[in-house]
Amino acid sequence: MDLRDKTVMVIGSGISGTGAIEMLERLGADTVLYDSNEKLDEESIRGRLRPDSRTRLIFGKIPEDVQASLSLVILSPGVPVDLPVVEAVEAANIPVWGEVELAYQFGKGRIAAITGTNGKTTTTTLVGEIMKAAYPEVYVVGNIGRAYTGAALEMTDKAVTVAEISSFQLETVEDFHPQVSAILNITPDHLDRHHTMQNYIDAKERIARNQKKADTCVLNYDDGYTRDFGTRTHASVIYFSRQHILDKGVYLEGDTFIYSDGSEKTAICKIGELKLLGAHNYENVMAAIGISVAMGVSCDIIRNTILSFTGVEHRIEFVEEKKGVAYYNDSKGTNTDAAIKAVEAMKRPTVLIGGGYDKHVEFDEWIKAFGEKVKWMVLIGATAKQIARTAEKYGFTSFSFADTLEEAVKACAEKAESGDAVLLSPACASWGMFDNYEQRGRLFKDYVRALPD
Ligand code: UMA
Repeated sequence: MDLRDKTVMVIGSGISGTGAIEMLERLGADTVLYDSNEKLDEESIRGRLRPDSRTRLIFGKIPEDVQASLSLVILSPGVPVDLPVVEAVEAANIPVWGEVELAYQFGKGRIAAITGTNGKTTTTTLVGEIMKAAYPEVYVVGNIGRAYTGAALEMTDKAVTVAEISSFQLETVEDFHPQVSAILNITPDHLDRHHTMQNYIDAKERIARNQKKADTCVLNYDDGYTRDFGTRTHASVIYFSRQHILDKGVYLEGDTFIYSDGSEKTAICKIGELKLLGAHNYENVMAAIGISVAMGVSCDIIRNTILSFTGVEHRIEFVEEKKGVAYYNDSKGTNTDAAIKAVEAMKRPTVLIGGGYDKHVEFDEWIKAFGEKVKWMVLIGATAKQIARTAEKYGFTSFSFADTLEEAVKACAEKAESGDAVLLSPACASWGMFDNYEQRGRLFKDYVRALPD
């Protein structure tokens, strides 16, 4: 599509929206940046655009003459597709793409795209490191925090893009066609946005919708949804499994990660050689092996990179020890499944900080996973009362409430004794109290460091 002199409206003025505007301006489009939040400060948004940007900023309501002039609308991932503004432009037959689709249309080279409820960021980061060790031109983009549109116009035909793609982003892809895709797992999340579990699953499966036999889809054999998808996708499948020995795929044999191409088996490395904490990371490592093999990387490079990989910020990240108490930042534990994995990874009696934005999900499985390990919980945010009620249902009454994260950290420091762990793993998104999980995690680390030694 030639976008020169076409009027394109981008909805949402965050990372994706400002990335899309910059790309569209470089393509010669006439751009409008719309945000439904009327309280936003124009100056701060301008500050995030190029100084010579001529984009028109609109907040609140879209004037009719603007809507009549549009050739294309680009959605940020946080903008629901059933928003009245979006439905109105669709009714007027104006094409609506997601920010990922826009980047894909103008990007070049090969793509490995990774989705799943949990493990996306760790797997994407690890695959990114492996690709950087093997190829000269690598871009790590998407839900991980860097707008795909910010990289697309830099790419040459030799580019390798490693993209973390959320269900929000997948709802609005059309032609997006990765050579290698991966769905790591699917458990309930974001049901406030997708309304039903089936819609959420359908969104995730869109990652492989344009793939053919020559492409590869890497799937978790131990997850019922993704195992089943392997029988329906048109792509060639590489399964990974912690629980089964596979004829072909990536699996654990004893404590060794094995890749089998169907005839030959290669031992990649052993569990004890990993620097990553937590058994859930075995799956991320196996997925990364499957994706990297499918991208043509040698097992030697894969092995060496895995062995030096230490993990990502905000994901069961060790912060500091204070008075014999180890503090861990798992701000990325934004759903119950991720939060369960963090509790399971703790080796000490744990004081937990939970609660946050309400995504209309249940907390039963998370509370059940506490066992003897969680000795106290401090609750914050919109879901605090709901979590407390669920905890009481299972006889867990060792909790208190805090109004702020800072107060919660202080309460934890009082409850924890030498030899314990304090874990921020809220099982909820950060919105409502924080801009994003990164801000929540960074503030947690600041408050921990400010505690007396
Ligand atoms: N907005 C509207 N109307 C709406 C909703 C939002 O105008 O109905 C505006 C907001 O006022 C705000 C802007 O849109 O100004 C924010 O856009 P956004 O929510 O899409 O956020 P971005 O800053 O563009 O960040 C997005 C992803 N955010 C979401 O999907 C919510 C980031 O993922 C991603 O890193 C970034 O694009 C780059 O690709 C974050 C995330 O929380 C990490 N993702 C969810 C998750 O991982 O669970 C899916």
